[in-house]
Amino acid sequence: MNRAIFLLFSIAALISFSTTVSAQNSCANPVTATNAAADLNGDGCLDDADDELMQDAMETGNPVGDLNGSGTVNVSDWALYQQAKQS
Ligand SMILES: [Ca+2]
Repeated sequence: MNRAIFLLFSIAALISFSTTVSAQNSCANPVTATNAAADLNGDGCLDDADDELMQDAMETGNPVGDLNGSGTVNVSDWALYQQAKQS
């Protein structure tokens, strides 16, 4: 009985690991040391989700977009975001 449970956990761990690896491999624009500021959702990938978060922050003031730490989200943060994305 314990052996069956161990096998089930092992299979679940393998499936989880392979899912994680394939998710990392599917990132077309992975975060680097110079563009990390633009990874607003912290998933290790620069993509449309980050663009949407930044656009939302510009409209709502969501502090996730306050890249210069000024306490507000404005065109200066937008410029920093674009700069980080392209670096
Ligand atoms: Ca991201």
